[in-house]
Amino acid sequence: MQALYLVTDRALSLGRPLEEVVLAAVRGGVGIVQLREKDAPTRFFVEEAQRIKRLLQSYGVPLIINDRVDVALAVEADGVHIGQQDMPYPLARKLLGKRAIIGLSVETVEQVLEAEAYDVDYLGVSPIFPTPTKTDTLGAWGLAGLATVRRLSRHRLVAIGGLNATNAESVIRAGADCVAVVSAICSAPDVEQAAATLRRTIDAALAARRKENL
Ligand code: TZP
Ligand code: MG
Repeated sequence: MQALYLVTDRALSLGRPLEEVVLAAVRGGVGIVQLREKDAPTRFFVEEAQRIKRLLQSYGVPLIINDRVDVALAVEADGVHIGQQDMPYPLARKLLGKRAIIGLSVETVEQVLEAEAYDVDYLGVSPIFPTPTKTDTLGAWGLAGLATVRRLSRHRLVAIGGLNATNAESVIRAGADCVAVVSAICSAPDVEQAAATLRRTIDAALAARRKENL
């Protein structure tokens, strides 16, 4: 089970090539990577996805494509992450098939409840805290909101938004199964070290939670 999820952002990567950032992140302990390109032309997105897929394959790390089911199909990615304004979940599943990893962002309790009817692979609980990386959100769940989602949902929860090594433990305690970050890794001066610190923190918090629940 992956516990640390990298969502890419070229603009926040301090001018470094994305391949370099992704490689260092994986070496540090990232277990799943979402390629997120909000403005890139389709051809650029597809060619970048093919390069990142080759790189990730040698580490056995799944590649998830943000928003674009067509790009995920074209490059035979492991899955797609969709928001509430993207391809509806049932259609994404129909197009990608049973084996694809499909994650769905939820920003409201209604969306969490609606997703109970879907066999999504995870919910992206978005955002946990306000973040300058994504501002077109409805609000922020906070830790109490995340705990509510945990109570309401049967799905695996990926927490995202304003997360870093100082608050990762608290989101695991509130019920997240996985921590997703953009800037805490993409904008770190030492990407591998940042990923390793996050991974250690998350693994320790997950182990502590398992022990408490025994
Ligand atoms: N979805 C919800 S918040 C967010 C996305 C893509 C951005 C998270 O960025 P950061 O830098 O980890 O706060
Ligand atoms: Mg989206």
